[in-house]
Amino acid sequence: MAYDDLRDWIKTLEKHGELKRISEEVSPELEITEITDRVSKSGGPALLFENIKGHPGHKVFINQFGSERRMALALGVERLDEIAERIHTLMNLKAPEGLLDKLKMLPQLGALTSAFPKTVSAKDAPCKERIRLDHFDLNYFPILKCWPHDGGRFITLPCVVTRDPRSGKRNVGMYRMQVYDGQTTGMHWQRQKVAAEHYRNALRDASALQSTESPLTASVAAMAESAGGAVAIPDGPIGGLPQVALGNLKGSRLEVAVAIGTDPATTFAAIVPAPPEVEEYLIAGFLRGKPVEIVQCETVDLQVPAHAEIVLEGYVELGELRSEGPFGDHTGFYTLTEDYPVFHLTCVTHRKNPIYAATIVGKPPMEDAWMGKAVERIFLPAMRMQIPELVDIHLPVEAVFHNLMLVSIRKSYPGHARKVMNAIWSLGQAMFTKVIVVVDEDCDVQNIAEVVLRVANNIDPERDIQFTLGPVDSLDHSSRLPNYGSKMGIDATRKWKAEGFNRPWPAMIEMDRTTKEKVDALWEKLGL
Ligand SMILES: Cc1cc2nc3c(=O)[nH]c(=O)nc-3n(C[C@H](O)[C@H](O)[C@H](O)COP(=O)(O)O)c2cc1C
Ligand SMILES: [Mn+2]
Repeated sequence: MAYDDLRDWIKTLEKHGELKRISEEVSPELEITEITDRVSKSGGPALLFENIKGHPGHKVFINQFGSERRMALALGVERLDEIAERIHTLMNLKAPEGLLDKLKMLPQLGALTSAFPKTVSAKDAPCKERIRLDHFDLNYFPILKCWPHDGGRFITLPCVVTRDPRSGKRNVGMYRMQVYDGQTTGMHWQRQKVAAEHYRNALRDASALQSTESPLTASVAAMAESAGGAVAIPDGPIGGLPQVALGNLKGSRLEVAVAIGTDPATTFAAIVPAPPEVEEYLIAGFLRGKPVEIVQCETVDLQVPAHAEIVLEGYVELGELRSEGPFGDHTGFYTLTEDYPVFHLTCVTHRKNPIYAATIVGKPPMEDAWMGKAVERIFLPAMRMQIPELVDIHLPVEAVFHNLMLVSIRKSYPGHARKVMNAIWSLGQAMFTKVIVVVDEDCDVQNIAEVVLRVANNIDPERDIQFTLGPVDSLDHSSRLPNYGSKMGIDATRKWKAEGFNRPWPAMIEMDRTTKEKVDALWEKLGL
């Protein structure tokens, strides 16, 4: 099921009784947060605020993914596991052995063709209904101030499009944007994210280009060269160049386009932790079963979803950084200020009467809990490609996802649980997992009580806990250093002789089948 655009999606939500329109006047500063927070904590509907203080005629759409049912509806399935099954089938494609086999493959090949985005002309792109080139003021839109100590208003649901200056590959990632003034915002791509690498590549290219002109940047370029031109650029505020060299890069830019208010599959694709090689438009097309229609921007060489409500075009100037935050984050704490690149607006295009799409993050569970749940379900088959012994995973919402991953495995050799921990710590954004708990396959990791029972009973802490060091999430406020700290794995599997465990391991208590069936038959009569 593919929604044409945000409006089609809103209509569907309304038809399913999953949307509430709010005509009472509310402020985009804090009030929308408080209302949405209460609604998301009680499993309530998506909200369309139609009377925004200071923004007559504007609408704010929020909490669109805020329940398991809406998340599934957004991706056009009954259960999120259906998508995992589709991906699984696709990954298991075998070369066909006859005509019948070939015919059976057609739907899967169809799913692949529909993944490729389709370029449409500006006249077929609703996002171009209004084109505003001159000194447009971002404050025209009802952008939210989310929490009391936030540094300002933040665009919270932006699909940020960039292109790798080296490979030419596009990326769409969701990175929040703090509004500094009418024409500039922060660009909060964390250093391990794909757009941050595009930015670093632009820096590498620019400093290499300028190396003949400036002795300072020449030394930086030389450092990069000495490591095969790869990553020997010393640490800077975004894992980029040292501050001294940055001044010489004035005028060099990385183009950026931002789509706000896209169809739900496209919005969701922007948060999926896919490998950098996989473009999000492909993921969205695959999820919707229909190509994403994209259109060329007016002032930058990038393409955005043609049906977006709002498109911001512009650039970040290489080397320019500005303090970003604080921001009440999805950890339940404020993220403190840190330097990030600055986005400069060159053009805004939007639909007539644009609907401003937003989300609120804060103490879980909030809307992003369900987005995270969908990522967990959809990514399991992809993780199994790397770690085939994985039975199931669970990232409890209360632990804010990457802080805790419960994993069940088919244990087959000594040390297997530790192998799995290390594999997870090396897998894309799963590197951020602070605590991994590994249990045997007969433990249902979706059942937290069962996991706690196993962990508490099965571990000899000194023996079964493994610490390691490595990159941690930029939002972690407790690590010894920003972005770098320790992680812990707990091996709560049954211990084997081959692992040096020489005592007998007791069986878990379970009633036998015959007795259970007998009691089942008796149950009504017992009147219990
Ligand atoms: C509501 C929401 C806000 C997010 N904000 C940020 C952010 O400000 N910075 C960031 O680096 N990641 C943020 N993320 C996570 C990224 O979107 C996610 O890591 C995504 O996979 C990044 O895309 P990439 O792999 O193409 O870089 C956010 C996710 C959600 C759901
Ligand atoms: Mn990406």
